[in-house]
Amino acid sequence: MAEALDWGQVRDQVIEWVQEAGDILKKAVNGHLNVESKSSPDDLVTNMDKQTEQYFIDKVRSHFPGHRIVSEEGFGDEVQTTEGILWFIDPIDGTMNFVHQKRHFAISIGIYEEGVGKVAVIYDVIAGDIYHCVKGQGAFINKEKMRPLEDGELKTSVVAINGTWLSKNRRINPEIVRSIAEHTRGTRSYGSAAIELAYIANGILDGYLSMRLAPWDIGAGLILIDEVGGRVSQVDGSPLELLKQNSILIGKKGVHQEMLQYIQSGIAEGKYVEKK
Ligand code: 2AM
Ligand code: CA
Ligand code: CA
Ligand code: CA
Repeated sequence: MAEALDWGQVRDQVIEWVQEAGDILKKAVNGHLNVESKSSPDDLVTNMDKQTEQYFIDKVRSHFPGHRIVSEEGFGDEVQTTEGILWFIDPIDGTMNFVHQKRHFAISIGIYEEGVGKVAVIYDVIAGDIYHCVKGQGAFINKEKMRPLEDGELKTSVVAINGTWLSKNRRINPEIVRSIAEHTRGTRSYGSAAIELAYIANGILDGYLSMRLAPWDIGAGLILIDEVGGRVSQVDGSPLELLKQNSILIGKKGVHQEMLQYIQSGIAEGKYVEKK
């Protein structure tokens, strides 16, 4: 059997790497970017997404041979099972923000052993904030420990909602989203799932709804949220599947529960919700 890893050391190593890669992204963000579309005109990829992914893959392959990688831009492995050690790497989460806003993008890295989250690092590059944890040792923003999430209620909550519910590609009846939104204190949409999940963990957002996210979008964030006791499911309340696309409903206990009730009422009234 392989020697047990010191997850604290792995976390520190990953933090060094994201800082190094982040420095390059900070310089690149204001220069010329080579931007292409993938599945649709709003699904962007840049030379820096690819270069940054390649950077991390080279690091993982040389330092941790035998670990497998699930990553967005195609340089990782074909992974069908959660056996062994898996890295979920999103080199730039929020590529549209990277291209247009020049901020609110993140590097997201989550590491799982036999399907259990062990290490998470999310680097909000322009803000300079690193959200990180080792399972069982508490979650941190930079050097500051996050508090366990308290219970909450929707009427005093700020909830992030992925903006596609307003687009023609929406996967949920907008009436359902409106029924949630009008019972909140306010809604937000930041355009980076990794940052939105980090904000939930840090307690500065109370709930989050997104209709379709990939494993590399949520791999790290789910570990952080688990560490502080947030509630996580797909939008219909069913459990997430780590290696698949998922819809995502996350929040403080009561907030998650109330959002789920509005969705379930909508479904009972025949309004559509695509599960993933
Ligand atoms: P990305 O920037 O790494 O692609 C944007 O609302 C959020 O949804 C980002 O976290 C983005 O990640 C993610 N996302 C997932 N699938 C997407 C897609 N097909 N097109 C655009 N953004 C997507
Ligand atoms: Ca993308
Ligand atoms: Ca992403
Ligand atoms: Ca990405």
